Amino acid sequence: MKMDIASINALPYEDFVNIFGNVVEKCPIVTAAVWSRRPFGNLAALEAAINDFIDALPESGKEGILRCHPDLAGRDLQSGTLTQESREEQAGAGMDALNSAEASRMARLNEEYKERFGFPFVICARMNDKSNILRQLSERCRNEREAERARGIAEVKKICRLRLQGLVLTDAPNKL
Ligand code: 2AL
Repeated sequence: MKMDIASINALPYEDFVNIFGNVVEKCPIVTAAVWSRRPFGNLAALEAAINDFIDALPESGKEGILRCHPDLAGRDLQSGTLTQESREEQAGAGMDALNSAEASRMARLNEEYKERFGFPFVICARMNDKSNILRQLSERCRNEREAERARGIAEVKKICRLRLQGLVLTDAPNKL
């Protein structure tokens, strides 16, 4: 059930982290840190506080956030150990229904990317489809490390925005 911003602002940190702890994949420390910035005027303010925290991290911290993300169509998907959010996002982009040629291409490119950069390829799956994801993965393998770190973090923020939108009521309540 989505919550309104006043109810969110009233949450003790334990509940806040339980509810919002995975808006950045497997990085509840981001949510736990941002609790101190209450009260939030609206969803955009909550999102901005999260983005500010991420932007203030050293480059090693940003890479750490990327490394918390599961590969697309990777080991966690195969073994059923994805987070619920990630599972839904990956299924929506068809990552759980690749044919064998696509699956081996995806696995090869994911490994190539990780070998080159030391962190995984991250893209907002809900804003892309299967062919788009494969194309971008192969294109982004050719980028420089710094550009990819920034691009990956930009994708993390898009994923975060969509996850937040699934948890926070954005419309004003209908009062007559
Ligand atoms: C993911 C994920 O789990 N959800 C999403 O949108 N992208 N992972 C990834 N490596 O890009």
